[in-house]
Amino acid sequence: MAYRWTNDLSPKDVTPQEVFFNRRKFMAGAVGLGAIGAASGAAAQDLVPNSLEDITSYNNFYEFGTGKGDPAKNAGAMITSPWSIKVDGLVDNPGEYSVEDLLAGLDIEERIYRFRCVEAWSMVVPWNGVELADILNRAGVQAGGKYVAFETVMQPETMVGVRRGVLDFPYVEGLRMDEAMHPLTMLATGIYGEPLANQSGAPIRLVVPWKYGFKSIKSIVRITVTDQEPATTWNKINAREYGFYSNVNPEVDHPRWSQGSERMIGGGLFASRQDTLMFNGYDEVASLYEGMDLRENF
Ligand SMILES: Nc1nc2c(c(=O)[nH]1)N[C@H]1C(S)=C(S)[C@@H](COP(=O)(O)O)O[C@H]1N2
Ligand SMILES: [Mo]
Repeated sequence: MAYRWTNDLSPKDVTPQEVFFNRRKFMAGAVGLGAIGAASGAAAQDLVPNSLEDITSYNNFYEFGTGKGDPAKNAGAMITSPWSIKVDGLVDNPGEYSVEDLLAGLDIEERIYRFRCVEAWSMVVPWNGVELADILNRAGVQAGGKYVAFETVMQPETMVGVRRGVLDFPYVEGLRMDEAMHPLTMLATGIYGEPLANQSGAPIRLVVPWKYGFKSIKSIVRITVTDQEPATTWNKINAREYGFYSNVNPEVDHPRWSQGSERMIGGGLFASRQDTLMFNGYDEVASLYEGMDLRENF
């Protein structure tokens, strides 16, 4: 079937359409934000986003080095245009799509999400992007499609971490189909209404707010629908420490540190730790895991 993703607008042309907010997330956010969150009823203030400076200067993007400041220093060299994404596997409309074609006709929304790294730090990020489900529905997931695998670009010439082999690159990640289709799961193209900075995973990256940050794979060049649980980079390195699911869970500690609380980046005067919430506060995903032992399936 010749389904065409025609393009008449680029991510740069689109402005945030909607400030995403719901009461439950507000309550989740308010736990740590204390008086600030609890006192104000107004949507935009309930989850106070980190500054763009915080969000783009404290990063994990091992292709550009392992230090938190390395991506900001080194990722400028990454070539992000033109950019194409291969959509393949168990889909009706496989192909190599430019990022513009992939997004054509979709509204770019703004969603303010909490972001929790497995290393026990957190931020609040105002993402711009689309639901991954919209992209998967256009691709046409076939009946046997049970998982979605993602792959990051390989650019050894611009990526000092790849040249040094600090991880088994390309970076790969995966989701179960119901997780991938969940309305909270985004493909992000911007932050604060600006195109993603290279260190944030330009031009397009995954955002799965109820999972540890390493699931949110950056600078995606391939999306594959498969019938097998995909291999994931951190799981390959240490399966005991990094499970396939990696849902934020304060009850299941990392073997080397507690996951019960988290350090809020950029807290300034109010810099502090806050309690980590089950599913990072996104209780609406709990039903995806009903009947699963989350200690075993960590
Ligand atoms: N390709 C790639 N994606 C990646 C990573 C990486 O090293 N390479 N790091 C992950 C980790 S551990 C985290 S916490 C988040 C960090 O996203 P941020 O730097 O935008 O906060 O990106 C994730 N995505
Ligand atoms: Mo992370």
